[in-house]
Amino acid sequence: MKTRAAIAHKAGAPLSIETVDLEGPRAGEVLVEIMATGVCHTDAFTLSGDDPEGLFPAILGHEGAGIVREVGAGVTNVKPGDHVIPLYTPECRECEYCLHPKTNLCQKIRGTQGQGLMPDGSSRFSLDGEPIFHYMGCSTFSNYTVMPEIALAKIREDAPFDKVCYIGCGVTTGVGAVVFDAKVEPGSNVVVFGLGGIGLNVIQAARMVGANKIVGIDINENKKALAEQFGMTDFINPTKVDNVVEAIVDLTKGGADYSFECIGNVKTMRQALECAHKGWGESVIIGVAGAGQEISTRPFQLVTGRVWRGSAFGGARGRTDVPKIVDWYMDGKLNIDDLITHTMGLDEINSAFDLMHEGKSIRSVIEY
Ligand code: NAD
Ligand code: DAO
Ligand code: ZN
Ligand code: ZN
Repeated sequence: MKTRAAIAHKAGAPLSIETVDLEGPRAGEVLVEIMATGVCHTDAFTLSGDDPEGLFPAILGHEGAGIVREVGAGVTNVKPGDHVIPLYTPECRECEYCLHPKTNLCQKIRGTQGQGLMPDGSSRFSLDGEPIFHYMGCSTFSNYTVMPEIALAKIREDAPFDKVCYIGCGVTTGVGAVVFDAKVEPGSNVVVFGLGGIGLNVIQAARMVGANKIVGIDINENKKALAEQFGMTDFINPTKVDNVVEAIVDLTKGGADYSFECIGNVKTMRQALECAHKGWGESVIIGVAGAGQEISTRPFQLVTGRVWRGSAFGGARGRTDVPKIVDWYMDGKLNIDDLITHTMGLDEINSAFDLMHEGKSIRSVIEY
């Protein structure tokens, strides 16, 4: 079939909206009509050329929602008409990782997904007979895409695509880090570095689980009002205090029970670790630092009880947990609507990247 898609022909160039060829689903695969997709920093990172694993030409996008239109041989988990969210972290429920209680990093199709290919080692997308790479196993910047069935979360049919697409990455990453990975307890003092599309979801999840102080840290004062609306109780602009770690320790009377780094900066990762409470404070790295960067601290910070850990896709097991997060949104426990600051058609997708780089959007959503 033919489908409209935004193609990343090469690093650093704008996406090109074209009609591409899409082969139908093979065994274990599913054709999905993408109804809406968010535009995330990771798409921009890959498009910029800074992603050492970036492949071109590719169809980017990994934060979508859509409808199953056709299934390949042997598919049992979804059927045509089902509403789904594509998962860049799949859940096969049978690999060593899926069977381990401490991780969500299913490895069943990791090798081929990282090579921009379907699990059988080939691409379903092509243009003028030349293959185009898939991206993060999703390629939601195409109106139709082909996904492995283990990488689709079936969701309720009354959930609006233009909102729940954000659960495909940003919402789950922030909310899941609090709920599934850190398992923040009621009454905890939580510190959030970076009040963007991820940090605001950490904040609203901290409020949802009953955190006490929720301290936001950002160099951009304009982030304060929205963060307060989402549950932030205190704000610190690091450029306006002598020492941000000391300011946090003073404010929380000893340090954070949990801190979350949602920037991707190795300096703020160190601050997030060092503002954690002596004896028990846990610091969770969510931000993705540039290629080759390294974190550091004095080992005595860990000897004296602080814990440093990371979180990918919020620790969520996608097929199991994403439908729950959709329910939390539909039940009014999570606010997604106010984080979607811009919506546009596929033809305007390059302006979504501009808005992101200018710091003017929290999330832009493309509606097909
Ligand atoms: P964003 O740009 O919307 O937000 C970042 C915020 O950090 C901004 O508000 C900015 O003003 C602030 N900031 C920048 N430098 C700062 C500094 N030195 N001190 C304090 N504040 C500072 O980004 P986002 O969409 O929220 O993404 C955050 C990070 O999460 C990115 O690195 C992204 O790649 C990563 N991410 C991780 C996962 C995962 O599974 N671990 C998933 C998605 C995104
Ligand atoms: O299993 O080795 C692996 C890869 C897991 C990928 C997890 C993604 C982490 C965050 C990247 C940003 C996503 C938008
Ligand atoms: Zn993302
Ligand atoms: Zn698995």
